[in-house]
Amino acid sequence: MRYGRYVGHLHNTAGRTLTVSDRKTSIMVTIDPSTRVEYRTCPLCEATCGLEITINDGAVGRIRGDRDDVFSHGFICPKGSTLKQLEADPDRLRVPQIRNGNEWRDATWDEAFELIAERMGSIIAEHGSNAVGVYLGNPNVHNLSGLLYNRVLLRSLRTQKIFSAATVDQMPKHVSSGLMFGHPDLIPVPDIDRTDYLLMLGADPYESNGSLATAPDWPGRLEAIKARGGKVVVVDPRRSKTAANASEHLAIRPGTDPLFLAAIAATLVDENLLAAQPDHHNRLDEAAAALVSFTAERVAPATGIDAETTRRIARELSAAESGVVYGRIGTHTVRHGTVASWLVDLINAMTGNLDRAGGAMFAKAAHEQPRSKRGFATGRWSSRVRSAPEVRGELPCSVMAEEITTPGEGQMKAMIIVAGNPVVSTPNADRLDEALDELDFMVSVDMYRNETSRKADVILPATSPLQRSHYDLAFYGLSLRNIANYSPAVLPLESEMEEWEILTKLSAMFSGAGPDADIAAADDATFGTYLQRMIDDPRSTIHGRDHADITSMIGDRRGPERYVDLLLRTGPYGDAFGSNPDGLTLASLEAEPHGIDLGPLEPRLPEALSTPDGLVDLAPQAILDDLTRLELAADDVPNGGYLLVGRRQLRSNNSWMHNLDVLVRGKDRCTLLIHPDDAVSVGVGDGGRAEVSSAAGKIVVTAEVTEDMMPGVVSLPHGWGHNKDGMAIAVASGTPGVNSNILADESDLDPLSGNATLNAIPVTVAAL
Ligand SMILES: Nc1nc2c(c(=O)[nH]1)N[C@H]1C(S)=C(S)[C@@H](COP(=O)(O)OP(=O)(O)OC[C@H]3O[C@@H](n4cnc5c(=O)[nH]c(N)nc54)[C@H](O)[C@@H]3O)O[C@H]1N2
Ligand SMILES: Nc1nc2c(c(=O)[nH]1)N[C@H]1C(S)=C(S)[C@@H](COP(=O)(O)OP(=O)(O)OC[C@H]3O[C@@H](n4cnc5c(=O)[nH]c(N)nc54)[C@H](O)[C@@H]3O)O[C@H]1N2
Ligand code: SF4
Ligand SMILES: [Mo]
Repeated sequence: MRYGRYVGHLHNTAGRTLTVSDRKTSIMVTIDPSTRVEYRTCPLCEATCGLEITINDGAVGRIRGDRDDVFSHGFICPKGSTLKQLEADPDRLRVPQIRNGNEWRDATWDEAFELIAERMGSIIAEHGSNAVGVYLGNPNVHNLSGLLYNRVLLRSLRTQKIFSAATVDQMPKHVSSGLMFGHPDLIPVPDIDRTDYLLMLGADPYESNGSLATAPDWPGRLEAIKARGGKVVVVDPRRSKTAANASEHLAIRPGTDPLFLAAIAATLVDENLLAAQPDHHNRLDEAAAALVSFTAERVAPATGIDAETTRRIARELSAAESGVVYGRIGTHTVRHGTVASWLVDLINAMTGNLDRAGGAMFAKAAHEQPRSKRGFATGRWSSRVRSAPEVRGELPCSVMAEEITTPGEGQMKAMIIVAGNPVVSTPNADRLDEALDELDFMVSVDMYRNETSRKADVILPATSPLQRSHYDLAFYGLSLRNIANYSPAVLPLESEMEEWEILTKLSAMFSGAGPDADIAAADDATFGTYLQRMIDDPRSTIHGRDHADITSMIGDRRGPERYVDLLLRTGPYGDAFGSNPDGLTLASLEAEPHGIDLGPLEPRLPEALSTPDGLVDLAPQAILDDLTRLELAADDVPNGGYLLVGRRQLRSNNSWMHNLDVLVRGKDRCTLLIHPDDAVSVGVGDGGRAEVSSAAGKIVVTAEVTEDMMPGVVSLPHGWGHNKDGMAIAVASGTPGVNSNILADESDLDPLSGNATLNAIPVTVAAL
């Protein structure tokens, strides 16, 4: 018997004596009362790995992969175990901070809320609600509080100045999905566990562990495709680790993926390779007609991929038993991101791979709720200064700085930033950094005083991940298997406050309740309204049920747990509060600390569609209209300049985990990758200093000369540049790197989604 294997089952047994046996032996063990083992889904990236956390005397002992986790089976990356160091980081904020000039002091929660109530109250009274901007950063989507309570905060503020990391990330995918499938969250994922052929563009899951396609151990899953005789083709201007491990790597000129994809679609049409289409696929002919001019021969000079290769890939995709195209950051954070996103799903449809095993499929999350069939529209309002349209209720974060600095009606005077570091993560970072100084008041809800929160007047500390419960409301809807896993909080709160309580308090204050607002009462009221809306909804499994009855069945749960229980029980596998007695509840997940596997993805169309006509629109008009811009790009061939792209690194997590020594020690990783021929023409050697300039700004960085780069392309990771005054992140400041977003031009957007252009940025490179 291996003790290590069995410790996994000794859950909540501290202090008790147990008999543990296998077929041969039986032993008595007394569990050390000061030691316990907890299971927790890692909230750091989208892969949702299970962690096994040993707690000794109330402190984190060891963190390793949970071998019994139904999805990750023990896999973790080097970041998973660093929740231990994050917990212990002395720079992690534990009490509210108030700034007076350049001085910061600890404050009580009451003081902090009183100051916010007073200052925000007068700003809203004087300038109206649109004078308040909100930026929601990435960790919100890994946090039940953010996922369930930011909407409560936003509703109380009634501002149109809402921004998030989505417009430096995946917004193009939301738009193409909204236009094609009727709902921006109805995003198909590549069924890599069953596919025979994966064409992957602009993603590097060996470093990122996958995105908009949730699964632990992407590297293992990619290797399994090859092991079963399938093929993995990676399209990337850099020979990334993912590309190096693929069956084939195609180096593409940055920003030209939509041309390459259009040429694949055109080849499928031209060579009569279209698969038979189901009845619910609409307007394939219109899509085909709009793309025929983008022949492989025509786009080759722009993409750098020769026509014969493009045609061969189209043929291979169409011939594969099952095949799937998947595009991520490198296809989204570019000028034609929405067109590229649409082409990915269009090609999946053209080859008969949309909504079938081994193709692109839709997850069915345990908490999923019926979606409206109203369809999708953007532009319900626009930004004030440059009239950028609203998309999915928000404005592009590229307009934040100008909305602060341009005077006039509706000028932003205050900001609330929750779990975001836009001074590092968004375009023209230096301009935003300066613009934030012009605000009358700023609040950050954050774990650190870093590049962005140092500009706040008040920082409200978030809990550490281990101090809160977890269920992946965002990522089970994008999962490669249907999984449900709930983890209770591992460690108690000390001086922190639950983040959902912070957000509820702010919301109650902005609704006029004052700094003494009763959080529990406000939460009861919001939940009651939410539940009643469900009861009133004819599509809900609890339509017409008794409000008090449901409330009493939920019992004592409060905060996020109350919502999670409601969502699970009314979801597709739920107990529907008694109508389906064997169905899921939060209690049934609590009884399964390693999670529940609800099976592989299954076809869901047309039932899951949210379009008013119940059909997939393969040729949305807004996208066809945007092809005129792509026409221009087709004729834009290399002119001798350089294009800058980004990259992720296994031991980084966007901008905020560089304060953990275990993740940053070793050689400088914030380097400019450059091809040897380019290094010669620039006159910079390996380890030499290079100056990189763009329309937005200029940086100096160490060059790393490598054959991995496509000539004419240079690569810099994002999330660095921890060299600002007034921060309290000592470790990160010791290995600062440079901020690549100083070079990103905030005027360069994908017009359909408002997404920033963070890849394929024209730059000049010179030796220093
Ligand atoms: N050039 C370039 N820029 C990029 C990208 C790129 O590829 N290239 N990628 C973009 C992408 S995909 C993303 S998602 C964005 C990320 O952009 P942001 O979300 O703005 O930045 P993060 O680095 O994730 O910073 C998260 C902040 O939240 C804090 N934090 C962490 N956990 C919590 C928590 O639980 N609660 C609270 N309240 N705070 C917390 C951290 O201390 C940090 O300040 O960056 C984008 N920027
Ligand atoms: N270790 C780690 N993991 C993370 C994160 C992290 O910061 N660190 N961030 C998380 C977040 S928020 C996200 S959104 C995901 C993103 O996950 P991924 O989408 O996998 O993102 P990247 O690893 O940045 O890979 C993008 C790739 O696109 C390539 N590329 C750049 N421009 C182009 C182009 O024009 N065309 C093509 N075809 N390729 C291009 C780059 O060279 C790079 O290899 O990762 C998540 N996981
Ligand atoms: S891959 Fe992502 S979810 Fe898994 S351990 Fe690493 S950071 Fe956590
Ligand atoms: Mo992201």
